[in-house]
Amino acid sequence: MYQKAYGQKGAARGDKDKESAQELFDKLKKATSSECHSLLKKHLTEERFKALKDKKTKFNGRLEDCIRSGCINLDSGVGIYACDPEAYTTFALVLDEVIKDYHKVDKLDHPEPDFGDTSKLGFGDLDPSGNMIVSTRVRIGRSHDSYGFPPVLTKEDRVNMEKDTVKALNTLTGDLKGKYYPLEGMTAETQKQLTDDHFLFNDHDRFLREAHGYQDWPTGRGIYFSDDKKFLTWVNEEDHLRFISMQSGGNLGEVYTRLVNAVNQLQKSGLQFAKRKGLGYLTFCPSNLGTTLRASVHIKIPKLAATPDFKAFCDKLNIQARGIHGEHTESVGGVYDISNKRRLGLTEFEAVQEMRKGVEAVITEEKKLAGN
Ligand code: ADP
Ligand code: CIR
Repeated sequence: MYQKAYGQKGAARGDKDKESAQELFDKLKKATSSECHSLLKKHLTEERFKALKDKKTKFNGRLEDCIRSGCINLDSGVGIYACDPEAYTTFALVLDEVIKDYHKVDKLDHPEPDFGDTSKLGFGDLDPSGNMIVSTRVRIGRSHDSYGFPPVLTKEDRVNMEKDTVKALNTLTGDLKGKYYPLEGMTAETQKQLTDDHFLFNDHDRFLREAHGYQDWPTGRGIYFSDDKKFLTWVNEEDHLRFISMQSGGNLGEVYTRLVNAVNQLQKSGLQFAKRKGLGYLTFCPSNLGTTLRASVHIKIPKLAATPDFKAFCDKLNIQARGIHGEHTESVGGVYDISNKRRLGLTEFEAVQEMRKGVEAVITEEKKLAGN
């Protein structure tokens, strides 16, 4: 059975993290609004800080575990993580405001999951010419419902979660059947190749590092590949689980359908995922809550990306542009990662439709600028 992780060893804080909530908050307060634009800075008022600074979750998670990354990395966009699933209740005073602001909703009334009917999607290849979209990827995150998130996890927790996950993944059949590769023991060369090919994660994100995302690295982490490498699972990266469907080209219909099939099969595997009424599926970062779904294309848009209004163009369509090696990376050769920005307050099907419409608008605009 799934082990209850809370109340065992308390938060897995390292010695170097002696900074109290007060010291961290002082750093945030000192930062001017021109040097720090995070949602944490905007919503963690003095009054809210005072109300929350001494609270503790049943996993022994504290406010400092949630805000450390955003107070040290003042260039954060969000700046706050949930130390465990209960943080969404214990620290709701600040987290609810951050969630509403990020996902652009007035109320936290996320709908029940709805992936739509994949036999009647109404979309397929977004770039039949094959000239613009390099690859397409859809991912969702899931958390085991009886464990905390990275700041409160122990090495043993991660190893136990890994065992439960691999057992479930080994029940997958058909195109989804594959093999799990633990990071421990994987050569540096293989890791680099898999990362360069956009399959594997690494421990290079300073935001996640300060949030304690890399404690006991690489223990308990790994990657599952289907035999054709189109369905993957990341184990204990930022979230306990990330289910990913990806392939070359622009066929969003195929990529999405594969992910939905995987979700349907995994629902029968016995894993229980953390979910809360009004918030949907719970994740470490509040930006991923709800559907947890990020549908993206790597797309060549040198003309549009060079315009001064590129960000505003994306914002208007609720899409986000990232570099091609993941969040906080740069574009290479005019290729950008374009994805839906909102994950909460809409269904999975609506989130993927928001991305599709955004990508279609991006293609139209790029063609217009190129004079085609
Ligand atoms: P996420 O939060 O969705 O996991 P990241 O921005 O951290 O996203 O990206 C994770 C990895 O997935 C990176 O290696 C990135 O290059 C890769 N990736 C994202 N979208 C695509 C895509 N459409 N095609 C190929 N690789 C992708
Ligand atoms: C930030 O605030 O910029 C980082 N903590 C990342 C936020 C969103 N991305 C994520 O969770 N991967």
